[in-house]
Amino acid sequence: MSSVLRNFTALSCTFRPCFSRLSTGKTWVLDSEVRTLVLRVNPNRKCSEGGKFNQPVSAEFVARVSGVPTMARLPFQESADGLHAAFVGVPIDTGTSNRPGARFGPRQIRVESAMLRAYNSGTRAAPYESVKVADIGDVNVNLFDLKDTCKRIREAYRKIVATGCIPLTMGGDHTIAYPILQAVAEKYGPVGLVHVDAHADVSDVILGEKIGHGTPFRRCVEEGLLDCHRVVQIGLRGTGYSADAYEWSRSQGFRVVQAEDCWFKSLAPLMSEVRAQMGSGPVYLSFDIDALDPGFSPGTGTPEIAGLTPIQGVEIIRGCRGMNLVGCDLVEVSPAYDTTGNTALTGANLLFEMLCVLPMVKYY
Ligand SMILES: [Mn+2]
Repeated sequence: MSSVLRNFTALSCTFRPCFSRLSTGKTWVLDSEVRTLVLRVNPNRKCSEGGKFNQPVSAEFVARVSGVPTMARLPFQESADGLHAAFVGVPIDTGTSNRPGARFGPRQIRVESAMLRAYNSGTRAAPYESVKVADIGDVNVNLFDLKDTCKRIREAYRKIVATGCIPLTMGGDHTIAYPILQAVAEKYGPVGLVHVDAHADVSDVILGEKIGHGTPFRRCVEEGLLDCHRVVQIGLRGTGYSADAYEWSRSQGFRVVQAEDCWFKSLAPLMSEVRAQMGSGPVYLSFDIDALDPGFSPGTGTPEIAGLTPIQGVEIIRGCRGMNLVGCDLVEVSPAYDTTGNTALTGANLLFEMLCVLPMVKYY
Protein backbone atom coordinates (compact mmCIF):
# COMPACT_ATOMS: atom_id res chain seq x y z
CA MET A 1 0.00 0.00 0.00
CA SER A 2 1.33 3.42 -0.83
CA SER A 3 2.31 5.74 1.98
CA VAL A 4 -0.24 8.25 0.74
CA LEU A 5 -3.03 5.73 1.13
CA ARG A 6 -1.65 4.62 4.47
CA ASN A 7 -1.72 8.22 5.67
CA PHE A 8 -5.26 8.73 4.43
CA THR A 9 -6.33 5.57 6.20
CA ALA A 10 -4.64 6.71 9.36
CA LEU A 11 -6.45 10.02 9.03
CA SER A 12 -9.80 8.39 8.61
CA CYS A 13 -9.21 5.98 11.50
CA THR A 14 -7.41 8.11 14.00
CA PHE A 15 -8.10 11.75 13.47
CA ARG A 16 -11.61 11.60 12.12
CA PRO A 17 -13.01 11.37 15.65
CA CYS A 18 -11.28 14.62 16.43
CA PHE A 19 -13.16 16.66 13.88
CA SER A 20 -15.78 18.32 15.94
CA ARG A 21 -17.87 21.40 15.71
CA LEU A 22 -17.55 23.86 18.53
CA SER A 23 -20.71 25.10 20.08
CA THR A 24 -20.52 28.30 18.04
CA GLY A 25 -21.42 26.16 15.06
CA LYS A 26 -18.93 28.03 12.94
CA THR A 27 -15.46 26.82 13.79
CA TRP A 28 -14.20 23.44 12.64
CA VAL A 29 -11.33 22.03 14.58
CA LEU A 30 -8.91 19.14 14.56
CA ASP A 31 -7.60 18.91 18.07
CA SER A 32 -7.85 16.08 20.54
CA GLU A 33 -8.15 18.34 23.59
CA VAL A 34 -11.04 20.20 22.03
CA ARG A 35 -12.55 16.86 21.09
CA THR A 36 -12.61 15.85 24.73
CA LEU A 37 -14.32 19.14 25.56
CA VAL A 38 -16.88 18.72 22.80
CA LEU A 39 -17.60 15.14 23.77
CA ARG A 40 -18.37 16.38 27.25
CA VAL A 41 -20.75 18.93 25.78
CA ASN A 42 -22.27 16.56 23.27
CA PRO A 43 -21.56 12.90 23.99
CA ASN A 44 -23.52 11.81 20.90
CA ARG A 45 -20.81 13.35 18.74
CA LYS A 46 -18.36 10.64 19.70
CA CYS A 47 -17.04 8.81 16.70
CA SER A 48 -16.69 5.23 17.70
CA GLU A 49 -17.06 3.17 20.81
CA GLY A 50 -13.45 2.99 21.86
CA GLY A 51 -12.38 2.35 18.28
CA LYS A 52 -14.44 -0.84 18.19
CA PHE A 53 -16.08 0.13 14.90
CA ASN A 54 -14.85 2.00 11.83
CA GLN A 55 -16.40 5.31 10.90
CA PRO A 56 -16.62 6.79 7.44
CA VAL A 57 -15.05 10.18 6.87
CA SER A 58 -17.94 12.61 7.10
CA ALA A 59 -18.54 15.30 4.50
CA GLU A 60 -19.41 17.53 7.45
CA PHE A 61 -15.70 17.80 8.11
CA VAL A 62 -13.79 16.67 5.02
CA ALA A 63 -14.86 17.63 1.50
CA ARG A 64 -16.40 14.81 -0.50
CA VAL A 65 -14.01 15.38 -3.36
CA SER A 66 -10.98 15.04 -1.10
CA GLY A 67 -8.97 11.93 -0.33
CA VAL A 68 -8.37 8.50 -1.82
CA PRO A 69 -11.80 7.10 -2.71
CA THR A 70 -12.61 4.03 -0.63
CA MET A 71 -16.12 2.57 -0.52
CA ALA A 72 -18.32 4.81 1.63
CA ARG A 73 -15.15 6.70 2.69
CA LEU A 74 -14.36 3.90 5.12
CA PRO A 75 -10.84 2.97 6.17
CA PHE A 76 -8.93 0.68 3.84
CA GLN A 77 -7.31 -2.42 5.24
CA GLU A 78 -5.46 -5.24 3.52
CA SER A 79 -7.47 -8.19 4.82
CA ALA A 80 -10.81 -9.02 6.41
CA ASP A 81 -9.18 -9.71 9.78
CA GLY A 82 -11.25 -8.35 12.64
CA LEU A 83 -14.13 -7.22 10.43
CA HIS A 84 -17.81 -8.18 10.66
CA ALA A 85 -18.29 -7.12 7.03
CA ALA A 86 -16.02 -6.01 4.20
CA PHE A 87 -16.51 -4.16 0.94
CA VAL A 88 -14.46 -5.88 -1.74
CA GLY A 89 -14.14 -5.19 -5.44
CA VAL A 90 -13.90 -7.77 -8.22
CA PRO A 91 -13.02 -5.73 -11.31
CA ILE A 92 -13.67 -8.01 -14.27
CA ASP A 93 -15.77 -7.96 -17.43
CA THR A 94 -14.12 -10.93 -19.15
CA GLY A 95 -17.36 -12.90 -18.78
CA THR A 96 -19.55 -10.26 -20.43
CA SER A 97 -21.58 -11.21 -23.51
CA ASN A 98 -22.34 -7.74 -24.89
CA ARG A 99 -21.04 -4.34 -23.80
CA PRO A 100 -17.79 -4.63 -21.81
CA GLY A 101 -16.71 -2.23 -19.07
CA ALA A 102 -17.83 -3.72 -15.75
CA ARG A 103 -14.16 -4.02 -14.82
CA PHE A 104 -14.43 -0.33 -13.99
CA GLY A 105 -17.49 -0.84 -11.77
CA PRO A 106 -15.80 -1.12 -8.36
CA ARG A 107 -13.68 1.97 -8.96
CA GLN A 108 -16.64 4.11 -10.07
CA ILE A 109 -18.85 2.85 -7.23
CA ARG A 110 -16.16 3.92 -4.77
CA VAL A 111 -16.00 7.39 -6.34
CA GLU A 112 -19.78 7.90 -6.32
CA SER A 113 -20.07 6.48 -2.79
CA ALA A 114 -18.66 9.78 -1.52
CA MET A 115 -22.32 10.88 -1.38
CA LEU A 116 -23.15 8.29 1.30
CA ARG A 117 -23.70 9.41 4.87
CA ALA A 118 -23.46 7.28 7.99
CA TYR A 119 -27.13 6.71 8.84
CA ASN A 120 -30.08 5.34 6.89
CA SER A 121 -32.70 8.07 7.19
CA GLY A 122 -35.45 5.85 5.82
CA THR A 123 -35.00 2.90 8.17
CA ARG A 124 -33.00 4.51 11.02
CA ALA A 125 -30.25 1.91 10.64
CA ALA A 126 -26.90 2.82 12.20
CA PRO A 127 -24.53 0.30 10.63
CA TYR A 128 -21.33 1.97 11.80
CA GLU A 129 -22.41 1.81 15.43
CA SER A 130 -22.79 -1.94 15.36
CA VAL A 131 -20.78 -3.52 12.56
CA LYS A 132 -17.04 -3.19 11.97
CA VAL A 133 -16.65 -2.73 8.24
CA ALA A 134 -13.83 -1.57 5.96
CA ASP A 135 -12.93 -1.50 2.29
CA ILE A 136 -10.46 -4.33 1.72
CA GLY A 137 -9.65 -3.44 -1.86
CA ASP A 138 -9.96 -5.65 -4.92
CA VAL A 139 -9.35 -9.28 -5.75
CA ASN A 140 -6.18 -9.52 -7.84
CA VAL A 141 -7.92 -10.76 -10.99
CA ASN A 142 -6.39 -12.08 -14.22
CA LEU A 143 -7.96 -10.06 -17.04
CA PHE A 144 -6.64 -12.51 -19.64
CA ASP A 145 -7.96 -15.76 -18.16
CA LEU A 146 -11.49 -16.01 -16.77
CA LYS A 147 -11.00 -19.50 -15.29
CA ASP A 148 -7.87 -18.38 -13.47
CA THR A 149 -9.80 -15.32 -12.26
CA CYS A 150 -12.51 -17.62 -10.86
CA LYS A 151 -9.84 -19.56 -8.98
CA ARG A 152 -8.38 -16.34 -7.58
CA ILE A 153 -11.83 -15.13 -6.50
CA ARG A 154 -12.61 -18.44 -4.78
CA GLU A 155 -9.34 -18.40 -2.88
CA ALA A 156 -9.73 -14.75 -1.86
CA TYR A 157 -13.29 -15.34 -0.60
CA ARG A 158 -12.29 -18.45 1.33
CA LYS A 159 -10.05 -16.17 3.39
CA ILE A 160 -12.72 -13.46 3.72
CA VAL A 161 -15.47 -15.77 4.98
CA ALA A 162 -13.16 -17.92 7.12
CA THR A 163 -13.70 -15.81 10.25
CA GLY A 164 -17.38 -15.13 9.59
CA CYS A 165 -16.81 -11.80 7.85
CA ILE A 166 -19.67 -10.96 5.46
CA PRO A 167 -18.44 -9.88 2.01
CA LEU A 168 -20.25 -6.98 0.31
CA THR A 169 -18.98 -7.30 -3.22
CA MET A 170 -18.71 -4.65 -5.90
CA GLY A 171 -18.64 -6.18 -9.38
CA GLY A 172 -17.52 -6.86 -11.93
CA ASP A 173 -19.69 -8.94 -14.23
CA HIS A 174 -22.00 -11.63 -12.82
CA THR A 175 -19.54 -14.47 -13.47
CA ILE A 176 -18.06 -13.64 -10.07
CA ALA A 177 -21.10 -14.93 -8.17
CA TYR A 178 -20.06 -18.50 -9.02
CA PRO A 179 -16.62 -18.60 -7.35
CA ILE A 180 -17.90 -16.41 -4.51
CA LEU A 181 -20.71 -18.90 -3.83
CA GLN A 182 -18.21 -21.77 -3.99
CA ALA A 183 -16.35 -20.20 -1.09
CA VAL A 184 -19.53 -19.21 0.78
CA ALA A 185 -21.11 -22.68 0.46
CA GLU A 186 -17.86 -24.31 1.53
CA LYS A 187 -18.19 -22.41 4.79
CA TYR A 188 -21.98 -22.45 5.36
CA GLY A 189 -23.27 -25.36 3.25
CA PRO A 190 -25.88 -24.85 0.52
CA VAL A 191 -27.32 -21.33 0.83
CA GLY A 192 -30.61 -19.65 0.00
CA LEU A 193 -30.34 -17.07 -2.77
CA VAL A 194 -32.15 -13.80 -3.39
CA HIS A 195 -31.21 -13.11 -7.00
CA VAL A 196 -32.32 -9.76 -8.45
CA ASP A 197 -31.66 -9.52 -12.17
CA ALA A 198 -33.14 -8.98 -15.63
CA HIS A 199 -31.74 -12.41 -16.56
CA ALA A 200 -31.86 -15.82 -14.93
CA ASP A 201 -28.14 -16.43 -15.56
CA VAL A 202 -28.72 -20.19 -15.69
CA SER A 203 -27.58 -20.93 -19.25
CA ASP A 204 -25.62 -24.14 -19.66
CA VAL A 205 -23.12 -22.81 -22.20
CA ILE A 206 -22.66 -19.55 -24.08
CA LEU A 207 -20.54 -19.65 -27.23
CA GLY A 208 -19.53 -23.11 -26.11
CA GLU A 209 -18.19 -21.89 -22.77
CA LYS A 210 -19.36 -23.02 -19.34
CA ILE A 211 -18.02 -19.96 -17.50
CA GLY A 212 -19.48 -16.53 -18.24
CA HIS A 213 -21.92 -13.99 -16.86
CA GLY A 214 -24.93 -15.89 -18.19
CA THR A 215 -24.10 -19.21 -16.50
CA PRO A 216 -23.12 -18.73 -12.84
CA PHE A 217 -26.26 -20.06 -11.16
CA ARG A 218 -26.37 -23.15 -13.40
CA ARG A 219 -22.86 -23.99 -12.21
CA CYS A 220 -23.90 -23.32 -8.62
CA VAL A 221 -26.83 -25.74 -8.87
CA GLU A 222 -24.64 -28.43 -10.49
CA GLU A 223 -22.19 -28.15 -7.61
CA GLY A 224 -24.87 -28.23 -4.91
CA LEU A 225 -24.05 -24.72 -3.65
CA LEU A 226 -27.71 -23.61 -3.49
CA ASP A 227 -30.62 -24.79 -1.37
CA CYS A 228 -32.85 -24.72 -4.46
CA HIS A 229 -36.17 -24.38 -2.65
CA ARG A 230 -34.78 -21.29 -0.97
CA VAL A 231 -33.94 -19.49 -4.21
CA VAL A 232 -35.93 -16.57 -5.63
CA GLN A 233 -35.18 -14.74 -8.87
CA ILE A 234 -36.80 -11.30 -9.12
CA GLY A 235 -37.07 -8.95 -12.10
CA LEU A 236 -36.51 -11.41 -14.96
CA ARG A 237 -37.62 -10.13 -18.34
CA GLY A 238 -36.81 -9.52 -21.97
CA THR A 239 -36.65 -11.69 -25.04
CA GLY A 240 -35.67 -15.34 -24.64
CA TYR A 241 -34.19 -18.23 -26.59
CA SER A 242 -37.47 -20.10 -26.08
CA ALA A 243 -41.04 -19.24 -25.09
CA ASP A 244 -40.48 -20.22 -21.48
CA ALA A 245 -37.00 -19.06 -20.71
CA TYR A 246 -37.48 -19.64 -16.97
CA GLU A 247 -38.62 -23.26 -17.12
CA TRP A 248 -35.22 -24.59 -16.03
CA SER A 249 -35.17 -22.31 -12.97
CA ARG A 250 -38.68 -23.38 -11.94
CA SER A 251 -37.85 -27.05 -12.47
CA GLN A 252 -35.02 -26.69 -9.93
CA GLY A 253 -37.48 -25.43 -7.31
CA PHE A 254 -36.63 -21.73 -7.68
CA ARG A 255 -39.37 -19.17 -7.26
CA VAL A 256 -39.34 -16.95 -10.37
CA VAL A 257 -40.86 -13.49 -10.11
CA GLN A 258 -40.89 -11.98 -13.58
CA ALA A 259 -40.70 -8.24 -14.04
CA GLU A 260 -44.30 -8.25 -15.23
CA ASP A 261 -45.28 -9.50 -11.78
CA CYS A 262 -43.51 -6.47 -10.28
CA TRP A 263 -44.91 -3.73 -12.50
CA PHE A 264 -46.96 -1.03 -10.78
CA LYS A 265 -46.53 -2.64 -7.35
CA SER A 266 -44.79 -2.25 -4.07
CA LEU A 267 -42.56 -5.28 -3.55
CA ALA A 268 -42.89 -5.19 0.25
CA PRO A 269 -45.60 -7.91 0.26
CA LEU A 270 -43.47 -10.11 -2.01
CA MET A 271 -40.51 -9.75 0.33
CA SER A 272 -42.59 -10.83 3.28
CA GLU A 273 -43.20 -14.11 1.41
CA VAL A 274 -39.52 -14.34 0.48
CA ARG A 275 -38.50 -13.97 4.14
CA ALA A 276 -40.76 -16.92 4.97
CA GLN A 277 -39.25 -18.87 2.07
CA MET A 278 -35.69 -18.19 3.27
CA GLY A 279 -36.36 -19.15 6.89
CA SER A 280 -33.42 -18.98 9.27
CA GLY A 281 -30.80 -20.65 7.05
CA PRO A 282 -27.89 -18.80 5.44
CA VAL A 283 -28.84 -16.53 2.52
CA TYR A 284 -26.77 -14.87 -0.21
CA LEU A 285 -28.08 -11.73 -1.95
CA SER A 286 -26.95 -11.16 -5.54
CA PHE A 287 -28.15 -7.94 -7.17
CA ASP A 288 -27.46 -7.33 -10.84
CA ILE A 289 -27.90 -3.62 -11.54
CA ASP A 290 -29.59 -4.53 -14.84
CA ALA A 291 -32.63 -5.62 -12.80
CA LEU A 292 -33.39 -1.90 -12.67
CA ASP A 293 -34.81 -0.20 -15.73
CA PRO A 294 -32.06 1.12 -18.03
CA GLY A 295 -33.74 4.52 -17.83
CA PHE A 296 -32.46 4.64 -14.23
CA SER A 297 -29.31 2.57 -14.64
CA PRO A 298 -28.09 2.64 -18.23
CA GLY A 299 -24.50 1.93 -17.23
CA THR A 300 -24.60 -1.84 -17.62
CA GLY A 301 -23.61 -4.49 -20.13
CA THR A 302 -26.87 -6.23 -21.12
CA PRO A 303 -29.77 -3.81 -20.58
CA GLU A 304 -33.45 -4.85 -20.90
CA ILE A 305 -36.33 -2.40 -21.04
CA ALA A 306 -39.30 -2.22 -18.64
CA GLY A 307 -37.37 -3.08 -15.51
CA LEU A 308 -37.66 -2.41 -11.79
CA THR A 309 -37.53 1.06 -10.30
CA PRO A 310 -34.86 2.09 -7.78
CA ILE A 311 -37.68 2.20 -5.22
CA GLN A 312 -38.46 -1.45 -5.87
CA GLY A 313 -34.75 -2.27 -5.65
CA VAL A 314 -34.59 -0.63 -2.24
CA GLU A 315 -37.78 -2.43 -1.16
CA ILE A 316 -36.22 -5.77 -2.07
CA ILE A 317 -33.06 -5.09 -0.08
CA ARG A 318 -34.88 -3.64 2.93
CA GLY A 319 -37.15 -6.69 2.72
CA CYS A 320 -34.10 -8.88 3.35
CA ARG A 321 -33.80 -7.51 6.90
CA GLY A 322 -34.20 -10.42 9.28
CA MET A 323 -32.65 -12.95 6.93
CA ASN A 324 -29.43 -14.68 7.88
CA LEU A 325 -27.38 -12.91 5.20
CA VAL A 326 -23.88 -14.33 4.79
CA GLY A 327 -22.87 -12.37 1.68
CA CYS A 328 -24.13 -9.79 -0.82
CA ASP A 329 -23.05 -8.49 -4.18
CA LEU A 330 -23.93 -5.66 -6.54
CA VAL A 331 -22.71 -6.49 -10.03
CA GLU A 332 -22.64 -5.37 -13.66
CA VAL A 333 -22.09 -1.63 -13.22
CA SER A 334 -20.37 -0.56 -16.43
CA PRO A 335 -19.75 3.15 -15.96
CA ALA A 336 -18.90 4.12 -19.53
CA TYR A 337 -22.52 3.76 -20.70
CA ASP A 338 -23.77 6.30 -18.19
CA THR A 339 -22.15 9.70 -18.50
CA THR A 340 -24.04 10.95 -15.43
CA GLY A 341 -22.45 8.48 -13.00
CA ASN A 342 -25.92 7.68 -11.67
CA THR A 343 -25.67 3.94 -12.26
CA ALA A 344 -22.63 3.71 -10.00
CA LEU A 345 -24.29 6.09 -7.54
CA THR A 346 -27.32 3.81 -7.45
CA GLY A 347 -25.02 0.81 -6.97
CA ALA A 348 -23.26 2.53 -4.07
CA ASN A 349 -26.59 3.30 -2.38
CA LEU A 350 -27.86 -0.25 -2.88
CA LEU A 351 -24.65 -1.58 -1.30
CA PHE A 352 -25.21 0.73 1.67
CA GLU A 353 -28.77 -0.62 1.94
CA MET A 354 -27.30 -4.14 1.97
CA LEU A 355 -24.93 -3.20 4.79
CA CYS A 356 -27.93 -1.86 6.72
CA VAL A 357 -29.83 -5.17 6.61
CA LEU A 358 -27.00 -7.40 7.80
CA PRO A 359 -27.73 -9.31 10.99
CA MET A 360 -26.62 -7.40 14.12
CA VAL A 361 -27.05 -3.92 12.63
CA LYS A 362 -28.39 -1.47 15.18
CA TYR A 363 -31.60 0.47 14.46
CA TYR A 364 -32.82 3.54 16.28
MN1 LIG B 1 -26.85 -11.20 -14.05
